[in-house]
Amino acid sequence: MTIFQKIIDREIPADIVYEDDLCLAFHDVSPQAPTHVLLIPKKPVVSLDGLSADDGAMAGHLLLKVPEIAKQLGLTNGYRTIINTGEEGGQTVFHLHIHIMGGRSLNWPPG
Ligand code: DGP
Repeated sequence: MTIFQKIIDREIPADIVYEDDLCLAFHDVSPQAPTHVLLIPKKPVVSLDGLSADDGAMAGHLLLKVPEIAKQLGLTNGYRTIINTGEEGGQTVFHLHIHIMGGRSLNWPPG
């Protein structure tokens, strides 16, 4: 079981900013920008590589929630979304998550 499943199950605390039947968003414990939130599906999908054709509605729901949550967080000047996939992609928690980061100018390209 991943740490994010424990957050979904309320076994460990998190600073939750949004929740519905399909997803949960909470502040990253190690923020890399003034605002850094993680949006996750409640379904325990490992990564983008773990999505199946049946997950289309859920994946679309997550994407559509990003601008809503960004607006709620006050990210009116833009923000960055990142999905790290697998070891070389920098993924450390193997439950699909979208990083939503903002509140400062972000560099490109990332390292
Ligand atoms: P990634 O490297 O893309 O797998 O990102 C995992 C993120 O999860 C990383 O930015 C730190 C965050 N994180 C890890 N453990 C916890 C936790 O227990 N609580 C919260 N809120 N965030 C966590």
